[in-house]
Amino acid sequence: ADGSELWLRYKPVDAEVAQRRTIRLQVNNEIAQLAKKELDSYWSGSPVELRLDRSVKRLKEGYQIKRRGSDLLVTAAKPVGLLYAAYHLLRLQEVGADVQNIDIEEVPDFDIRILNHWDNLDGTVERGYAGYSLWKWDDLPKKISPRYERYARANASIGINATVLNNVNASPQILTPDYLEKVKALADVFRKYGIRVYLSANFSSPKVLGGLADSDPLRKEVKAWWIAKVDEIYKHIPDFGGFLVKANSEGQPGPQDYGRTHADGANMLADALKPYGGTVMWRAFVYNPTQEDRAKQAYQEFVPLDGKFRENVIIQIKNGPIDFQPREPFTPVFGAMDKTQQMVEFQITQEYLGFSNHLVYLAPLFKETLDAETFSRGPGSTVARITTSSAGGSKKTAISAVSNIGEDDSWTGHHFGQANWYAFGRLAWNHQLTSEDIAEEWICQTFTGATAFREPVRQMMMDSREAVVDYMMPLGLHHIFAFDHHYGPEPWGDMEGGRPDWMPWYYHNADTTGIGFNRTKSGSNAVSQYKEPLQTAYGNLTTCPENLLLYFHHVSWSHTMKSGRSLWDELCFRYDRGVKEVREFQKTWDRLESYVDQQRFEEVQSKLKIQTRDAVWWKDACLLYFQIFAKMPIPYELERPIHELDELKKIKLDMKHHN
Ligand code: BDP
Repeated sequence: ADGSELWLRYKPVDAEVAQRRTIRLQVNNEIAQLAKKELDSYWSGSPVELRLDRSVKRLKEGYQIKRRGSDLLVTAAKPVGLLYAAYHLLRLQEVGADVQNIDIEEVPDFDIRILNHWDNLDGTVERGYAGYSLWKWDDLPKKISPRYERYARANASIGINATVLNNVNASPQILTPDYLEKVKALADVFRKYGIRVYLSANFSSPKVLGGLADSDPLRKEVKAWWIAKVDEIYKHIPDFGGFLVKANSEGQPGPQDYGRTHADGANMLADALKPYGGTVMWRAFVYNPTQEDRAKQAYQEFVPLDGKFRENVIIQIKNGPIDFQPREPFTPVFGAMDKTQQMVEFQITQEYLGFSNHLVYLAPLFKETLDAETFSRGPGSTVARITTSSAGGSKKTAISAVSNIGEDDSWTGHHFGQANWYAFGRLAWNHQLTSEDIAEEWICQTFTGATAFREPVRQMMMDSREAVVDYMMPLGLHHIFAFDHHYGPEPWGDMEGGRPDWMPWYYHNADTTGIGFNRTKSGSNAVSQYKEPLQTAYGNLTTCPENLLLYFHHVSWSHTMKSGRSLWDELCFRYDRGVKEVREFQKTWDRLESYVDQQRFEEVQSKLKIQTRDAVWWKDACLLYFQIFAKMPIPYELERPIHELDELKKIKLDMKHHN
C-alpha cells in the first residue's frame, strides 16, 4: 500500500498450478535462469519453453512468443530477450489479455534505453523530488541495499537496459578508485537484469584527479590519462557502458576552455572507450548569456560539427530547445546533423511540472516530440525515425530520460510519478505504443483493471498534460518560473545583475503592446533553424499552431484567436480551464476511493489538493501580473482571483530540499 511494489504486483502461483505447467529452459545462463525463475514463481498459464537461438540476430534484445501445441515457445537471440519475454507474459497475465493465440515478435526500437540519475555523491539529488538518492555511497561497496535489485528488476520489466548513476553536473570524485569500487558493486547487481552502468564524467578530471596542468583534449598527457582511467574502469566493470558529458554548459568545464570544440572533447573520450565498445553521450544542452536567443544556441554550436564526431559518440539532445518546459517545439538540432548519431533526452522528474506534487502523465509529452515531423529527410522524418536509425555505419541508437526516482518508499514521491518511469521504458522499447494503452497497462498492474476505475483514471491521466500546460504556461509561454527552484510562478521575476536568460521577462516579453517571444525573421529568427514547411508555418502568425504561438511570436493583446476571443481573453480562459481540470481530477479520484487501498488513496488525494491550490496560484499570479500590461478585465464569466498580486510576490519558498 506504500507503492513500493510499483507495477510489479504479481501473485505467486500455488503448488497445484506449479505442478501443472512446467517452464523449460535449456541454457545455463544467469539472466536466462532469472527469466525461468520469474515465470516459475508467477506464471499461471500454459507450459513455456524458453529457447535461445543466437542466429536470429534481427531480434536484438527482443523475442518471439508463439503457441506450439499446448505450450508457449519463447525464442530470443540473447538471454536478456528471454527475461523481457517473461515480463511480457506476466504483463499480459496482469492485464488479463488472451494468450491463447499469441504470435508476436518484439524488437526494441532503441539499442540503449537509459535512465539518467542526477544524483550527487553526498546523497542529494539535483531536481529529485522523491527524497535522497537511492545510492548509498557511504555504505557501498560493502553494504548492498535490497532496493538495488528491486530497482534493476523494475527497469528490466519495462525494457530499460542502462543507467547513468551520477549527476551531469559531475563530481570528478566518481572516477577515483574508491568510487569505482562502489560503482562496480552496483554494476554487479544490475548485470543480472541486463542493465549496464554508465557514468557522468567531469571534463576536468585529468586536472583535478590526475594533477595535470590542464585537461586540454588535444594534449598527449590528457589523452593518456583518460586511456588509463578507462582501462581501470573496465577492469572493474567489463561491460561498462561509457560516459555522459555535460561540457561548457552552465559553468561546467569542457574542451572550449582550451579553445577546442565539442567534437575534440567527445572524440578524445570516444577513442579511449573504443577498444572496449564504450559509448560517449555528449549533451547538446549548451547556452551562454550572449545576445543570441538561447533557443538557437545548441544548433549554432553543434550543427557545424556534423560529420566530425567518432562512430561511438551520440549527441544527447533535450526534447525542447529551452529546457524541459510544459510545452516547447522539438529541438531543431534533430534532423540537422545527418552524419551524427542523435538521441533524445527527456525529463521524467518533474522539475518544471510541479515536482512530485502534481499529477502529470508524461507519455503524451514524450510522444509529441518522438512523433514531431522534422522534414529533414522529407515527410516521415520524425524525431523517432531520426533517432531510431543509425546515421551511417553500425552506430548505436539510444534514448534517455532524467529519472524521478529517490529513496522514498513509493520510489517517485507521487504514486502517479511511477507511470512516467513506466511510460518512458515502454516507449523506449516501442515508441508506437499509444499513451492510452500504456496508461491502461500501468493502471491495471498498479491498481486494478476494474473498468469503473480504469477508465476514469486513464482519462484523468490523458488530460493531465494539457491541464498543466493550461494552468502554468498556455499558448507557448515558457520558463516563467520562480528563480532557481522552478516550482511556482514568477512572471515578474527579475534580479539586478542576474543573467537575462535566467529571467522570466526574457521569455514572455510582456508589454503594453502584447506578449510572447518574437522568434520570426523580424525577431531572433529561431524559426530559420526549422526545415520547410515548418519554418514558414511557425513564422507566420496565422499558421503557427496556437499551442506554440507565444513561443514564436510577440502577439498583440487584442489579436483574434481561432476561438474568436482576443488573446487576452483566451489566456484567461486557458488558465481558468487548467484550474477546472484539476478540480475534476479531485472529483474523479474521490469517487474511486473504494477501489484503492487507504494509504495510496489518501496520498494521491492530498497531492491533488496541493495541485489544485498550486493551479489557482499559477492562474492568479500570471493573470494579475499580465493584466498590468493588457489593461483589460478578466472575462466576467470566469472565476475571480482570490489572491493579491503583492501577496503572491512575497512568497519565497525554500524548495532546496523540497520533497
Ligand atoms: C536545468 C536544470 C539544472 C540542470 C540542467 C541540465 O535546472 O539543474 O543541471 O538543466 O540539464 O533544467 O544540465
